[in-house]
Amino acid sequence: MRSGDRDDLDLTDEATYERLRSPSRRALLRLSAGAGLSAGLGGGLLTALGPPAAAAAGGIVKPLPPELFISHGTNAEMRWEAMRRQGYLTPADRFFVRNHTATPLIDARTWSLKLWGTGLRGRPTEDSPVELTYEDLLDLPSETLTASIECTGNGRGFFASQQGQEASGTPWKLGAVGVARWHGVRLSTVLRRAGITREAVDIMPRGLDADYVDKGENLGRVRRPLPVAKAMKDVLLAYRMNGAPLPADHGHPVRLVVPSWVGIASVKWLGDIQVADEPLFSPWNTRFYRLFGPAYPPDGSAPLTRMNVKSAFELPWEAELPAARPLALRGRSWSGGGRILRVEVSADGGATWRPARLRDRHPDPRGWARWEFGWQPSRPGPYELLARATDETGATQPATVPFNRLGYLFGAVVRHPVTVI
Ligand SMILES: Nc1nc2c(c(=O)[nH]1)N[C@H]1C(S)=C(S)[C@@H](COP(=O)(O)O)O[C@H]1N2
Ligand SMILES: [Mo]
Repeated sequence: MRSGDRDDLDLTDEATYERLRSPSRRALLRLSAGAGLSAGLGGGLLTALGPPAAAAAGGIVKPLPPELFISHGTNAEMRWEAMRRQGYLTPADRFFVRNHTATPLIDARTWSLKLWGTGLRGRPTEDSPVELTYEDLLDLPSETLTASIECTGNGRGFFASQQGQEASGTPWKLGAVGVARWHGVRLSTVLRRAGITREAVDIMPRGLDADYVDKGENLGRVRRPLPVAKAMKDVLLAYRMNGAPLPADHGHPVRLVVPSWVGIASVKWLGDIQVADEPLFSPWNTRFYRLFGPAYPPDGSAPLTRMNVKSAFELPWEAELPAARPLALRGRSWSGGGRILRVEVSADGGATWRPARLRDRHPDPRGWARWEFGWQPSRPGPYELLARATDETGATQPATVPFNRLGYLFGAVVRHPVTVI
């Protein structure tokens, strides 16, 4: 595949993407995806359709012990102290879960991925798509990718608690993020084999979980357009997580992993992918996952793409810390913009800052950087601990962020309350 011209356009840049995807600029989007593609996925791929997925009773299948999770209805966030004695990766038993409805139980033996649309050679329709079974997928060249997945609303609760501005949605603290080793097949491999053409502009992956009903309105199954440039760049069709088959709650049998981008892009329980020669729309790139508020255009910002810079201490919220000895405060910082270069910590509410020591020499640009900060509190009492990271693009965490009504991308420095006893 020749990806050069596509990379020049950098549709992974939010502003460029929005500018180019407007219908008047469509010509620019006719990218060179068509050259030298193999003819379809070959024989033996047509399979019987599996039974409809059964929904798990409680919404989330895995145990949610209160020492690891804070429960938010159909969602559960990781408590940051649960990373304290962990290695680089977030184990699956404490990885946050964000479900629009409920975890479906899907049998990999009857599952298949269906690809269809005007951006594939022969323009296969939804009724007679190109199909790929789980076994077909396992037979394709595979690779491993370490990447974070983070909910776009991670940190949303701080709009209210730090800025006095109530946003609608799950009031996450900072635990709607995790880093895992994902293993699977590059989406580009599958799209090429399915016959993606140079006219393809957007793909629309869709989950097999139940229709999402928003205030009485049925919005259909979770689906969000993804520009072909990103789809062909570094997206994985993952079937393993941290060395084990993908757990039910995280998308079994197959999910997308879209590194550095808003979590909604990483569609779980992947059922089909529409490939189109024109821009696609769904509620997840029109009414959700854009910024609406006084600081933004009346119709909202462009659809959100990359995540921003954040930092968290591996401490309980309102932790009690012993005064007796020097403390080694630990935490992690991450950014959709790439590698974390620098982290500073303040233990006096932001008056003075000192650098934290990065524990990862070459932190993964799609994962996070672990850090440590030595602190000897001078007296017992309440403190606010602040951490502020800077990524390789120079983006750093501000003291406050402009409000948006859906509470996305809270990237300001979080004031973490602790008491020294
Ligand atoms: N099919 C489907 N995919 C989905 C979702 C969903 O509800 N259904 N939630 C999305 C959102 S908003 C996020 S943040 C991530 C969460 O992934 P996790 O539950 O594995 O942590 O999955 C995304 N993929
Ligand atoms: Mo999310």
